[in-house]
Amino acid sequence: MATNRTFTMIKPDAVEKGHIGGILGMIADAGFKIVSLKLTQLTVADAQAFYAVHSARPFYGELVEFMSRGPIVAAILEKENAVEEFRTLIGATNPADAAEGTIRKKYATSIGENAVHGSDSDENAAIESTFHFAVREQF
Ligand code: DAT
Ligand code: MG
Repeated sequence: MATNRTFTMIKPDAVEKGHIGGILGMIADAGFKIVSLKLTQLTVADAQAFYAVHSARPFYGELVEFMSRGPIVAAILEKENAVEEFRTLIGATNPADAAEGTIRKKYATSIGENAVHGSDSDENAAIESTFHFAVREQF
């Protein structure tokens, strides 16, 4: 996968509240091209595996329960310097610290239920994209 791609999820809280369109609109307005897109739901085992890096953290159980409780939107996005640009667009993990104009400032409700995921490195973007999309789905 090219290094100008990143992976995102619109998390269950934002899907439940009807924010798929609003968030995809912010992503498009920021100049990202959607190259893969699906509405899906993580099983508990999927969420445990996706967030395995956080398995020793005190919030892991809560995170897994939250991420598997309802549908999510998974997407691969393309833009120059995609990983860093997208982290800027989503804002800080805790919406209380998120800058004006960011997705989390607008749509997140708490540090745990923070509306969107964004990969933190090119390597993780590739791993996370492959977790959700077959090669033939990565356009
Ligand atoms: P990010 O999603 O900004 O990359 P992260 O990788 O540190 O943040 O954590 C992954 C997710 O875990 C995060 O989006 C929400 C949850 N999380 C992180 N820190 C938390 C905390 N202190 N309390 C509850 N949930 C937390
Ligand atoms: Mg992270």
